[in-house]
Amino acid sequence: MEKNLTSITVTSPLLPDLKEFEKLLEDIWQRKWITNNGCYHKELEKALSEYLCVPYISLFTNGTLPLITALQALHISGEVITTPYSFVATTHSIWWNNLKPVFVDVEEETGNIDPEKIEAAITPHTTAIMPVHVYGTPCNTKRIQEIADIYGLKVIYDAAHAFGETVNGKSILENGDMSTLSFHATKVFNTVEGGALICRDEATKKRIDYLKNFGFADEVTVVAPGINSKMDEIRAAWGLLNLKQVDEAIAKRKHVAELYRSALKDVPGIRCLHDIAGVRHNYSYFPIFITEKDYGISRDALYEKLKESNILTRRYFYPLISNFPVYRGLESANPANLPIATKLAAQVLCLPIYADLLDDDVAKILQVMCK
Ligand code: T4K
Repeated sequence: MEKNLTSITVTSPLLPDLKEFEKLLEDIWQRKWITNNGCYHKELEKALSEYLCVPYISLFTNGTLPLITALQALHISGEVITTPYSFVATTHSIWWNNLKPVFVDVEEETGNIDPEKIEAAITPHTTAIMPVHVYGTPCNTKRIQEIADIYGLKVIYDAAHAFGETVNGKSILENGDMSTLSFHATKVFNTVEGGALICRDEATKKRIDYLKNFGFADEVTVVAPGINSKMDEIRAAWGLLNLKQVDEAIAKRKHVAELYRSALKDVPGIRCLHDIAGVRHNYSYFPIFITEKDYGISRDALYEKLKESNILTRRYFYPLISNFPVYRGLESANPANLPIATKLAAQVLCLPIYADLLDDDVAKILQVMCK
């Protein structure tokens, strides 16, 4: 939905300096090398590998294709355990590989897959777990890995919301067998559209790079039925410029989160997420959870009330993925199997948060919410 210029939207993209971008465009014009592993692509891969502290990262054209490719690269078959409380792309990637998604309920406190409920969903056909660090809150990676090790399962983290996050000084992307990122316009770091797949070793990265280029290993050798998911030079150049300003953007987002948290802390019926000790958060989203009987009005009523004031919040993630027609016939999609996810989807509202959001705008949002 395109926004009206006077409205406050749930997010707004981080844009590179236009003059700097023009300089890089001129260079690209000179080179006439505009895609297929060009110099800006190589430079961005290297810069992200350093910034994110991950040795093996492959750029992609969006955040959905790395999920699809991770399942391919790890030869996943049968059933994949996942969360219903995410953006549809997570489950769609399983479907696109002709695999069966098996939904497991989430933790009330974080919205992440509940490790204690994973074992009951494992069958002889289960080969992988695909958790999501939803809103950037880290999953219980230790417990998930213990279960994966016992049952011999692969773990692919959808880390679309977790760009730049660390836990006790280590990149969140080091968990599991692979992690994916989205660099969509609405994300903390964007390349307009874009994404990445992070793996653990050089041989796997090489294979991923074949897979994202139709399976070509050289001019005449195709080693797998790959796809085309290469990032072009223009977006890679955009990404290099945005990377320079991402720390400042995260600091500004933190400021917005602090304003919300301090104003909402004593409002009955509103629950916010809080920072976790040892985690470098990126403040990618600001979800609140409304309990109608204490707050006075429902989540949907608040959504409408804010909209009347031109404040466009979003109900990420409602409806649950498991409620969409393509998935709701699955046994694991039964709402009785997913009581916490069902509750969170009915309560959640994501408030506007982005680097350039003005204090005055936050005050306006809070005024509507607290009157
Ligand atoms: N896994 C997870 C957990 C994800 O959240 C996502 C994507 C993926 C995987 C897949 O990654 P990608 O393949 O998308 O890279 C958005 C995004 O399109 C999507 O990337 C994101 N998650 C999802 C949570 O949100 P919409 O349909 O809500 O976006 P839209 O167009 O309504 O934009 C939201 C607001 O952002 C607008 O009201 C205004 C603002 N906006 C948006 C755009 C595109 C701008 O100001 N400028 C813009 O150019 O899906």
